[in-house]
Amino acid sequence: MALRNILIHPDPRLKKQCTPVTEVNKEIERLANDMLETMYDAPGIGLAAPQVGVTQRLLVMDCMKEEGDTPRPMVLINPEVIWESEDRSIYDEGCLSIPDQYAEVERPAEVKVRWMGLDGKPVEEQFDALWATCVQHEIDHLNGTLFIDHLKPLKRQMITRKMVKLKKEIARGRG
Ligand code: K1U
Ligand code: ZN
Repeated sequence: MALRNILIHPDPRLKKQCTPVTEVNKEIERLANDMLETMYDAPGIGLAAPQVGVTQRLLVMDCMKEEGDTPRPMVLINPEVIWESEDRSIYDEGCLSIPDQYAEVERPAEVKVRWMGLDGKPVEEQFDALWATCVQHEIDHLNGTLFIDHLKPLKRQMITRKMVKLKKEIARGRG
C-alpha cells in the first residue's frame, strides 16, 4: 500500500465526470487500498478517486470516527443513489481537496445506494446521519462537483481564492 497525493482545488481533474470502472482487477484493488491508507493518514472520513487524480467511479469511506469505534473501511465501485429521503439534514462539511474550509451544506438525510464491491458483487445499503452526508459528498466528487458548488457564488469564490493562494504558497515551498 502507498500514500497518494491529494489534489487541491482548483484542478481540472476535480471537475471531470468520472468514467465507470469496467473491471475489478489488481490495479483497482491497489487503488482502493492506497486510497484507504491515504484517507486514514489525512485524516478524513471519505476519499474519491478523482481526488488522487484517477477519474474513475470509485470511492472509499469510513465514518466510524469516534475514539473506540470499530473501523468500517468501505470501498464503493460505480455507486448510484437509488433512493433519497424527503427529509433534509445540514452538516458543516469539509473536503481534503479544500483544506481548512468548512461550510454548511443541505442534503437528503437518508439515501439508499447501490454499488459493486471489490469482489465484483452488487451491494445495496441505506445510509443515514454522517454516512449519508459523506457518501453523497463522495458521489458528488465522481460527478465533478465539490461541496462549495452547493454554496452561494460569493462564498465559493472567496474559498477558491484562498485555495489559489495556498497552492502558490505550496509551490513556493511554504505550504
Ligand atoms: O471527500 C473528502 O474530501 C473527504 C471529506 C469527507 C467529508 C467530510 C465532511 C462531510 C462530508 C464529507 C473529509 O473527510 S474532510 C475531514 C473530516 O471531515 C474529518 C477528519 C477527521 C475526523 C473527522 C472528520
Ligand atoms: Zn471532498
